[in-house]
Amino acid sequence: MTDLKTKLSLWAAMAAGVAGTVKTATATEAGNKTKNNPEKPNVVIILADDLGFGDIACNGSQGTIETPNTDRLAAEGVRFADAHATAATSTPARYSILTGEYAWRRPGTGIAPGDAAMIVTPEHKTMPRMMQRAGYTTAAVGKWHLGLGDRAGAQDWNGVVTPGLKDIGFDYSYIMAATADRVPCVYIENGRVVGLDLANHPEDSIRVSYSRPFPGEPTGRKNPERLKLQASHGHDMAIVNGIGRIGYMTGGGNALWVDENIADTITERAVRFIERSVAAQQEAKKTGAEKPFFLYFCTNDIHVPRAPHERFVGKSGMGARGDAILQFDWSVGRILGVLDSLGIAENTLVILSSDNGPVVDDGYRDRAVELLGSHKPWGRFRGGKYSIFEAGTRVPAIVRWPGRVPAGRLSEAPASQVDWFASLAELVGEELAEGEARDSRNHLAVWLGKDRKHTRGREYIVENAGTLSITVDGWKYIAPSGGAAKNHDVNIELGNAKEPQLYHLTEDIGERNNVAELYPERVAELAARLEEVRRLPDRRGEISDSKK
Ligand code: NG6
Ligand code: CA
Repeated sequence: MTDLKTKLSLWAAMAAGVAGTVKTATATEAGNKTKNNPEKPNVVIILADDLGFGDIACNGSQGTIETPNTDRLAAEGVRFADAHATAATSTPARYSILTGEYAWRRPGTGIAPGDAAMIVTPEHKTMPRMMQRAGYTTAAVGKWHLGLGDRAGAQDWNGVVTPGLKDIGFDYSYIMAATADRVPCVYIENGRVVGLDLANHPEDSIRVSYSRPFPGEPTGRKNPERLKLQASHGHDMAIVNGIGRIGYMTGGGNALWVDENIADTITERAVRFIERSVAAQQEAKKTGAEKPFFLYFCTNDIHVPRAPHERFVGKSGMGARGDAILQFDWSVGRILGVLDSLGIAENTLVILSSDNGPVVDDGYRDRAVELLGSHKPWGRFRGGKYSIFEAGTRVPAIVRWPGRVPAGRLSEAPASQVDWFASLAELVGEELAEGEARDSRNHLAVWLGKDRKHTRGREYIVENAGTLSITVDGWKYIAPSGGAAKNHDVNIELGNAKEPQLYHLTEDIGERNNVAELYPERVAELAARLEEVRRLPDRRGEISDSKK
């Protein structure tokens, strides 16, 4: 029997060794750039909401859904088979992207209400700040869901909501505070609600509460006759645009969004930011002070409530969920089209992914379940959104950078969104300070599609959905948990069990056979490895810790 201690020190050596290899390999592989003379392409992250691995045609769903623009991106770039969000819901997954830290290290990073205080705070060292350091103009457009202001429930929705995104590194922002199913149902541009005209309409003053209804205001619970889209569970508080929401609000008037127009509105704002940035680049050419841009564009699709624009209604044959996928794909096409027409596609790195896995019924009777047919949003994987099983976090991921990322390539390297931070830092030539993006590792070679088989890929993937799991070399260990095995409202297996679970993904990608009892040593090793990751104090601490 192998001594566990020896194994653990092997692990540690491997972790340190792998990190070392990546540094040298990427510096040469990424081409002629050096730390002193890095390339600085424009960077666009397109982050879908709840888009499952199997929701795009290029991931094997030809015949059930058409996503030509997303497929085009894949044909021109690298598509990932084993890329992960760090969590199976939005707030923690997005927290990890923007901070390079696992959300489970921080309390208060679960699904945020719409009046949450900032979860990524001005004290955080954030990805957009790092990009600003590198000389980028930065923007966030679309779904936010990481809190605003410094005190929950105390935001001034009628004035300036502050601190806000400019305080964490976004020069420009045009956002929805949380999700489309959470109040306040308004867009916020650079801290101010868009379209609020209190001088002429003081009655539109916005009030938000997540604890009690406003007297006299209809609610989904009391007034279902006012709903154009009935809830299947929850979503029975404020009614906005004929749709029941989570949380109560009054006022807003013309500032209230119209769900059917959200994709058009936010995509257009993303396009305008790109256009403005390119115009500024052209102007600055004269002085040699051109600034590349970084755009974090988070679509509302395909989160609930799914109320796509009428030009998509009925087009997928799969109901609102499928139509929302078509709408998402349209947004992708619109962004790609603008990069083409401005002549900047070659100089723009595009990353497309999703914040977590798919759910079919997430609280509204939009007929997504009835009309799903043979479409498999989760692909070959078990579970879905909220689940520690693979479909919770194994998400679509595509990276395109013409001429620099091989076209039409499939990568099987294990990859995690937590690494975007350090990998982009490597790309743009920024050193990371101690404590900055502590869980993020530079895997630029993987993300640029040059390392397809995880010879230098992530040595472990940690997933988070109530409990934690760790996957190494195709073996996945799920830590025991007292949570429910299934969420019956959404009809998703959450993967919680009181016993340890071990799946050999290499042979059992569907996580059908728990082989923990057959391989107790492997269970112990992986549990110890997970514990080690849990204990990592910071980037430097990992190495000194590992050498002990
Ligand atoms: C759940 C909501 C669900 C969705 C989710 C967050 C209910 C019953 N369900 O609590 O509809 O909003 O939170 O999704 O309210 S996420 O993708 O933003 O994480
Ligand atoms: Ca989500």
